[in-house]
Amino acid sequence: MTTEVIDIGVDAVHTGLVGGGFMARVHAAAARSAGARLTAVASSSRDRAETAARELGVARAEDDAARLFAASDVDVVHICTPNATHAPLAAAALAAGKHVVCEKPLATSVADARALVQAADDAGVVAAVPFVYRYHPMVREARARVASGRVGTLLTLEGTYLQDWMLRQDDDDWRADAATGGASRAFADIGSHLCDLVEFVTGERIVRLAARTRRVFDERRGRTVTNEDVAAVLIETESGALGTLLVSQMAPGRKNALVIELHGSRRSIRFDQERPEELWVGARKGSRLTLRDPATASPDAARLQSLPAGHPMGYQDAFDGFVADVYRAIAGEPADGLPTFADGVRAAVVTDAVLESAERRSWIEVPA
Ligand code: SOE
Repeated sequence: MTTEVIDIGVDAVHTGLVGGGFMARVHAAAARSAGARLTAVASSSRDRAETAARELGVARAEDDAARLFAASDVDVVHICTPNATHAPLAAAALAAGKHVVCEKPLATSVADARALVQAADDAGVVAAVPFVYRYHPMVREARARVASGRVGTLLTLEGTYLQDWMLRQDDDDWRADAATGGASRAFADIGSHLCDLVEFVTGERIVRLAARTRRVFDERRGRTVTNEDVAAVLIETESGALGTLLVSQMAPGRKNALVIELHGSRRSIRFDQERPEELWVGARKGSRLTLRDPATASPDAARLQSLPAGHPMGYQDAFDGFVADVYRAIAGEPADGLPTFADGVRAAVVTDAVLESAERRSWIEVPA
C-alpha cells in the first residue's frame, strides 16, 4: 500500500528514514513540520519496511538502506535504528554524500564516532545528533541567563534523568543486549542527554568524574545482560563546580524525568523536561517560577517558540525545533546550538569515562 504524499514545492528537503520504531515516528513528524518531503523509509526486511512506510505515511519502502542512500530523491537521511548499526549506516550515508541525522549514541565506540566526524567533514555535509532537549525554549533561556552572568559563578549542580520502562525483570529491549545496544545502556541512552544538557547550559566541560554503575538483573527474558540499569556520577566542571548525576531506567513512576538544577553565586536555576514551560529561578530573596513567554524571553529562547505563551510546548516541539535547524543548516542558514557529530563524540567520550571509572572504582580525567 502506498500513501499519497503532498509535494510542497521544489525547495523542500527530501528526507529518507532508516528504521520504523518510536523514534522514527518522532523524526517523521518533525521532518514534516519542517516542510520536508518524506520520500522513502528503509528497514531490515520488506515486511518491516512496508509496515513502517504505512505507519509513517511514506510512499516508498526499501528493505536495504543502501538503496535509500543511493537514491537521487533523498537529500538527508535520518538514522533511527539500534545503536550498534548507527556507525556503519551513518558512514555509508555520508559516503553517498547525504546529510545525516543520526540517533544517539552516534557510535558505540569513541573511535567510530570520531571517524564519522572526519567523514562528515570530508563530505562537507550537515551531520547532526538529536540532543533535542537543547530545543526546549526554557533550556535556551537557562543557557542565556548563565551566559549573561545572571546566575553568577557556578558553584554546584545536580542532574537526574529517570525512567521506569526497565523496572521489571521481564522488561526487555534491544538496548539491554550489548551486541545491539552497546557496552553502556542507561548512561549511553539517557545519561548522554543529561551530560549534553549540563555542558550546553553551563558552557563548561565536565573535566573529571567518579562513577558507580549497577545492573539489577543479569538476565532479562532469557537474554544475558551485561550493560547497566543505573549510574550515579560525581562530577567536576572546568571552573571547579561540583555536581551529581543520577541516571536510572528503573525508577517507578518516572517516565522521562530529566532535571537539571544549577546553583550559581547569584541565582539558582532549575529545568524539568516534564514541565518544559517553566524555569525555576532561585534567589536568597524572591525565588520565582518563570513561565515561557516570547515577549519576555531571551532572543535564542524566543526564536524557538512556535506557540504563544500559555499554549504548552513539549517533547515533539523540541524535536521539531531541532529538525528545523538541521534543515536550516542544510540551506546554509545559521542554526545556533545545533548538536552535531562532534557532540556525539563528546557523549561517547563521557560515556567511556563513566564506564572506566566504574570499573576502576576511581576518579577519571575526562579528555577534552
Ligand atoms: C528511551 O530511553 C528514549 O526513547 C531515549 O532513547 C530517547 O533519547 C529519550 O529522548 C526518551 O527515551
